[in-house]
Amino acid sequence: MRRTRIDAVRGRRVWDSRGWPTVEAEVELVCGVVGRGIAPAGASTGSLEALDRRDGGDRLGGLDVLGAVEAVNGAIARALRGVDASDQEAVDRRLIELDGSPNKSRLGANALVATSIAAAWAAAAAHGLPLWRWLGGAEARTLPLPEIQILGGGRHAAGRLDIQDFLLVCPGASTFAQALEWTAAVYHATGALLAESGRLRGVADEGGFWPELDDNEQALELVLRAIERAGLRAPDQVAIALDVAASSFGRGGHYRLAAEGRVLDTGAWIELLGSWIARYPIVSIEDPLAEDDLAGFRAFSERFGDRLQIVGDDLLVTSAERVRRAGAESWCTAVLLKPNQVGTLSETKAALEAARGSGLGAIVSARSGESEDVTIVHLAVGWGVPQLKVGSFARSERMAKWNEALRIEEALGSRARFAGTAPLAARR
Ligand code: 2PG
Ligand code: MG
Repeated sequence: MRRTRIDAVRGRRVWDSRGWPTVEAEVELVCGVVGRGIAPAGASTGSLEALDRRDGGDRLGGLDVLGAVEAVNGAIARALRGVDASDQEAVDRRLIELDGSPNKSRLGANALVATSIAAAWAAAAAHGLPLWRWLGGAEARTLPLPEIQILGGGRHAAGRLDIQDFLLVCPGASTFAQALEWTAAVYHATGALLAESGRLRGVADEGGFWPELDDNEQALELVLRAIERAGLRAPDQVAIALDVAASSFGRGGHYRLAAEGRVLDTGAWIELLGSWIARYPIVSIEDPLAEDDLAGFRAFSERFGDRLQIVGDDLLVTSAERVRRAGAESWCTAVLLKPNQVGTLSETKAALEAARGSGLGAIVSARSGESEDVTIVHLAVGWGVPQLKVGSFARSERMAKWNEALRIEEALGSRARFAGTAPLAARR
């Protein structure tokens, strides 16, 4: 359609939730509408992720993105002029060809993902639809089960706890709004317990409390006590999910638990995780092993795959090809989908389709470095992905996304469905 052809693409430098530079792109169509996208940024990244383009040098820790912004304003703007934004695959194909590198390092995954997202918003606006509706049509009506961080550790909190995320899920809630209300109660109860015991040190990168505890298990104990104090029942109403992010402290079959002052081999590490699974209401574990420990992933999945969801993040890096391997070789039972890990929305969708084809579950996820951009919420609802991970229940870059989901739930009215237990029950 002529009116949805791209007329101009603009890039600019904006700032993310950690105060580092990032790329914003705007795509303007012939009809005059404009879409916008902001690239997020990870801290605990998989080694096979698409690479952001950063300027290097001394200024701003080498993290400036002026080169990536220039790529948007120059090569990308020239290449996309005249492409129909309604055809997301055509837009993304053009971006991928233009970059030409295997890991998007030439133009930068940050330049590509911001542009890909901006094109999607522009197309939706040109059709007079919210993005979730443009992506999913009338079928799109399921609000995902949110995974919400209560405590932050790992690379998001200077390694104070080895485990990166202690998260809450609310499979017993009947609506998305209720899940948020329950999470708020547990989040604040956790803060109160930490303050009372003098162990509160602030909040980590994604807004979860940053506690000073002696070991990882104390953190599990704390979340359990907070659930009780909030007057909720585990595991039928609420339960615990972990993102171990084990690549941050494991390599070559050795897991160095700094918080506990010991090193465990893969077997002993799996035993320790198993003892937590046996004693705490844990329903999902992400990256329990390091990305180089495929044998460990297989052993873990074989042992626990029918009892809980096992999620690949650093392991799968939103790559359709790796997701297919994960299905064929039983590495895990679900994939985390992060658009900037792969570079474009079409490739993210391909990873989702690979998961569906391989019988794996899926979770759309934010990064630890975020912004006011709420695209991932629209992807989850539009693509019918039944789980969403955004970080904690504080800081506006997180709340912007939870609040956007509430607006979508309201817009759907009586047609809205809540994913509830479904994404987890399939594997019990
Ligand atoms: C993760 C994410 C979000 P990062 O590991 O899942 O929690 O962290 O963006 O730093 O990779
Ligand atoms: Mg992760």
